[in-house]
Amino acid sequence: MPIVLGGEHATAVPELCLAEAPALLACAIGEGEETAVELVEALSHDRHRSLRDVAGIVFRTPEGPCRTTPRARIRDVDDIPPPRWDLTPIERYLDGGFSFGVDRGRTMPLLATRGCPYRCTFCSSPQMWTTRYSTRDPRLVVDEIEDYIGRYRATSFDFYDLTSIVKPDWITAFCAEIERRKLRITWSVGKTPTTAWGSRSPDRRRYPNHRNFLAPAGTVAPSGNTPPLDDLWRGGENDAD
Ligand code: B12
Ligand code: SF4
Repeated sequence: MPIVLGGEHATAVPELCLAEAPALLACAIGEGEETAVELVEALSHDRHRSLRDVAGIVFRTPEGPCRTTPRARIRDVDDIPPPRWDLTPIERYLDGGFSFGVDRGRTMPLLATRGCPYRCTFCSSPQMWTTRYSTRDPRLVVDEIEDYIGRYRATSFDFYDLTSIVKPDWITAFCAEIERRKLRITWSVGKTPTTAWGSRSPDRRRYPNHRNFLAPAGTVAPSGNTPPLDDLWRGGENDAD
């Protein structure tokens, strides 16, 4: 059974992963949706594709690790199909009170964005996703929330994004959509609301009272601290779209 590793760590140090884990055949670098399909094509019995032709991997060869051409980022994140939770034992997680932070009832994970426009000194995100930051249509995110309320009786939502509320326009549109549909839910993000209104954000002046709309839309009080950005900042490409 060929074993392929993906994610941040595999992307940051694939050669190290291959050296430390002899059972590993390859590491997937960056985004995985298209790589996974092509890997299956290359590793299935008929093998109508070679591993060398799969973009975005580092694979083991007798001569040493071989890195293929980088895989381009998926440009339209709204085109990525929704997660097939029906293929997982999701009820066990919902019943077990599994969540990212505080247990607020039946909690479903969500992703509203991909990537991060920043480049903090300690973080491998730029290698993983580049600095291209893409957001989903907020209405589609709220559609997904409504779907989970209907299908799984979900009452709370955890955002698994790297940086979900960098763009004030996006988060205000999202909050407005929750209010418009009168959804009585809670949701939490992995960063503090001040991330979106950080000291370097020109949008801060446009939205001085972010708590006025975040709280009514159901966001849970942030658990982290405002990051000391000046110490960690390496600058951003600012290619958020
Ligand atoms: C949820 C989460 C957790 C949860 C995981 C719970 C769970 N069961 O889901 C918890 C809280 C446990 C956790 C813990 C930690 N986490 Co964490 N976590 C995340 C978070 C927010 C979301 C992960 C996720 O679902 N991403 C969304 C999916 C779509 O992305 P993905 O997993 O990268 O997968 C894509 C590709 O990588 C690829 N891919 C992945 N696997 C595979 C496999 C194959 C075969 C292929 C082809 C492709 C592929 O395809 C996917 C789609 O494109 C990420 C931030 C982020 N948004 O990624 C941080 C993140 C991964 N965590 C991070 C860290 C640092 C940690 C901890 C080390 C923190 C600590 N000090 O304890 C621990 C490590 C735990 C461990 N043992 O590994 C860092 C990793 C940084 C790095 N360079 O390694 C991240 C990136 C956050 C950050 N920027 O700081 N984490
Ligand atoms: S804000 Fe900094 S630490 Fe967080 S994902 Fe972006 S670069 Fe990494």
